[in-house]
Amino acid sequence: MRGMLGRMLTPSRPSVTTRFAVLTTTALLGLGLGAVAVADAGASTPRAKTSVVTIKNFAFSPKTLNVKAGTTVKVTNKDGTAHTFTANKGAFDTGDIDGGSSDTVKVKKPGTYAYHCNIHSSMKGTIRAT
Ligand SMILES: [Cu+2]
Repeated sequence: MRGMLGRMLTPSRPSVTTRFAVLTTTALLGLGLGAVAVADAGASTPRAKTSVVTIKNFAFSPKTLNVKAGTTVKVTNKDGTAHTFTANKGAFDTGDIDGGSSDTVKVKKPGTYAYHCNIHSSMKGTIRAT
């Protein structure tokens, strides 16, 4: 009996119990990921990520935003006056975002997008999509 226990505790070869535990853990992990995928599919924008740009004191922040193509960018205007979030070459344009409001644009393709505010020409920023 003592010898058998000793062999079971020998770490050189994983016991059946250990292998079963690993299999079970893997299966549970798989189930967990499955559940996350299902939950994600139920959302309004599956797999899409959202990044944030904030407008404050007549400036965009961050000045340069790095995203993956397909990302939705939420622009929040924390000033008391309207601003726009307008790509220089027309890839996106929120139109006026009233003070205290937000709007979103989708960056569809990889590239570097310089943008500005149509109302205040000094307001500029860049989105880099990969
Ligand atoms: Cu502005």
